[in-house]
Amino acid sequence: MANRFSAFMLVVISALALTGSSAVRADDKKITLGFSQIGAESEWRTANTKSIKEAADTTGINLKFSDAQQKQENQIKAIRAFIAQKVDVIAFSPVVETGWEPVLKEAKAAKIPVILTDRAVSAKDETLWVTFMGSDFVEEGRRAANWLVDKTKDAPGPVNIVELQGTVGSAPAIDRKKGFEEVLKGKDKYKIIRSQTGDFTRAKGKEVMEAFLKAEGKKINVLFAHNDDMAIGAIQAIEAAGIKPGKDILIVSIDGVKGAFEAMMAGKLNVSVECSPLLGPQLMSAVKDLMAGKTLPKRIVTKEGVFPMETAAKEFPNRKY
Ligand code: GZL
Repeated sequence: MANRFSAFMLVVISALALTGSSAVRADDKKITLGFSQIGAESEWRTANTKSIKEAADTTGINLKFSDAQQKQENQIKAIRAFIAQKVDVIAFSPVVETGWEPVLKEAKAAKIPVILTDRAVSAKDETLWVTFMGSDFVEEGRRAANWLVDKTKDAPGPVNIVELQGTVGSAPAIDRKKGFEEVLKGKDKYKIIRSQTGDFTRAKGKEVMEAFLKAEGKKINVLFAHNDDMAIGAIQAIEAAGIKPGKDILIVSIDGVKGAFEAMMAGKLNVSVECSPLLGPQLMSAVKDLMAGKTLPKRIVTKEGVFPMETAAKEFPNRKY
């Protein structure tokens, strides 16, 4: 009898868990989150937006979502609008590191907590945000360089590298470059012979790679791209120049999006360092904890791996973005 009762309770509990509890405030009103997204510049960003919208839906949080088309002034406008609408929490992915203090001070004065997701803000007053959740971009840069050093350890050198940087002034562009150069410091055979922003987009990545090829041609041994979208654009330019990507030019990239796995399975991209965009569930859980009066850690780091070409086919079916 007891077994049948506990089995019944298990069904009831799991049914309740599946319905998901609507996220409500102390006064029983739905929690409202204002989220300012950078834009839709890459596969990574699209997957990040999808994760945030789905998680808000699942948790019953009322989401006010704004797309800034990669412009800081649009993000500042959106945050001001959220303050005027008296949302419960504001979250955003800052397109660049600086220039946020004035609007964050307005949010603080309005007693609206702010959560940073994906990218960091550089400001003296760190009380302007409650927590920053996202990847360790310096570590991603280190992982990219460590893979390259291991791959080319027997190459006599020089190993000439061209670099497609992310958005100028953004945390991922600054920190990925920092981590990559930290590992190569003192290893004299590695030379970064060209470095320019491709703004995290395929189109710009292709355009800048065309310029690199025109200027340096067959001297280029390696492309380090700060994200997969720029690498995929660059692959188009490399092939148009009659050069074999992944073979004549080794390509090291970051994000681990589907397009990167397809390029690796086609033998055109050598490795992608994972940078997970699936921050939605973590963000909504942080919002609910905040509204329940819990204290959040100042920094929440996402756990990530490295996917070389050789493992791409096996890993591809497991990919969620
Ligand atoms: C990294 C994220 C970067 C991705 C790019 O967390 O901010 O922005 O690497 C995206 O693909 O555009």
